Amino acid sequence: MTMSESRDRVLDALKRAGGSTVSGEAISSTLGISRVAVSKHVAWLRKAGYDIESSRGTGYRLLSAPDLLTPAEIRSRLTTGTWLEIEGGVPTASTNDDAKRRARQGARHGTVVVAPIQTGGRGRLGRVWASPSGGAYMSLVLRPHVAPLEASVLPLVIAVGVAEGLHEAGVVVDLKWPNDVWSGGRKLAGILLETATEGETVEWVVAGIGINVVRSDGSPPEAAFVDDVLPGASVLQIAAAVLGGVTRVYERWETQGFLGIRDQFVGRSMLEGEHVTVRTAAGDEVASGTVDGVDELGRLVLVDQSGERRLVSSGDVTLRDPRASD
Ligand code: BT5
Repeated sequence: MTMSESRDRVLDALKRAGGSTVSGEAISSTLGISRVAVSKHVAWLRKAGYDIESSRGTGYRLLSAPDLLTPAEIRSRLTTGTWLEIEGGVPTASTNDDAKRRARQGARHGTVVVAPIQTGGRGRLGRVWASPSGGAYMSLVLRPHVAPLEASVLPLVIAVGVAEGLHEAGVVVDLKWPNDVWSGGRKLAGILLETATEGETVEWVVAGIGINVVRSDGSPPEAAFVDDVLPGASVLQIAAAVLGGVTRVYERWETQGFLGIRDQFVGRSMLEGEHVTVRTAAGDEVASGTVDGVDELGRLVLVDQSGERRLVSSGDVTLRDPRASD
């Protein structure tokens, strides 16, 4: 048993006591570790923000737990997606970079890296993802058994999963193709997929998810926050709900394919029936028209003025000013 495993078990023993006092002796004999080790773990947990009362002779009592995005806390809240292996839990540059490194080293399908803060959070196309405390930053290593073309729907699958998880937690969101998550007309969460292919197979996909939960210094003022809709929201609870949603929807995609998810995506899409313009990162217009769902490969379907259908596989979408005449 590693140090962190034995610490997790001490914490577990305190939680299982449900607010009553549990003796150091009982913890040490159940876990097969020394009394000194138990008290060292308790000291570490206190430093990490757990409020643990100790009374000589009787033992320890857990009074409150901090809102910390640690693997053990997330694991204990997961009801689905128990195949996930959660790692990290400390500030890092980018959980996507960490997950990619692990994927290259052979990390198994379902490995997740979580962090409470990122110092180099990334968006798509080299953009920055502001990642101060108060957010949930997570990256999943996935190893889908499909050809690269079929994997092109994954950004939408993950977006539906994030939306389902948030919905379950009490936050209703809109999706903006391909994988932005909005609430009340502002961006609440972003998703960044990075894929490695080998010939006709997908070696791994890293799906990074960043969610704004509670405002803090460094939060982008124009963004949406879960806390705006659910005052007092916990980062931990939101992270666990989102991982639950993502794994459920991912499993549905594995068994039913994208057709089992497409209606949900379109049903939540803030672009459906709207007149939009799609541009490259450099700002050049790729297409414009009225949105009519997505096709079986997850491409945005646009109908232009002459009724011609166009399929768009990448780009940034903006809603056309309805007052603009053209
Ligand atoms: C995204 O990019 O929306 C994908 C963001 C993915 C972040 C996760 S966090 C875990 C994992 N590790 C990483 O390093 N990344 C992933 P994009 O569509 O390019 O949107 C980026 C744009 O959103 C920026 O140019 C800003 O305008 C805006 N933005 C930046 N930070 C934001 C935030 N915290 N909330 C809302 N909008 C933000």
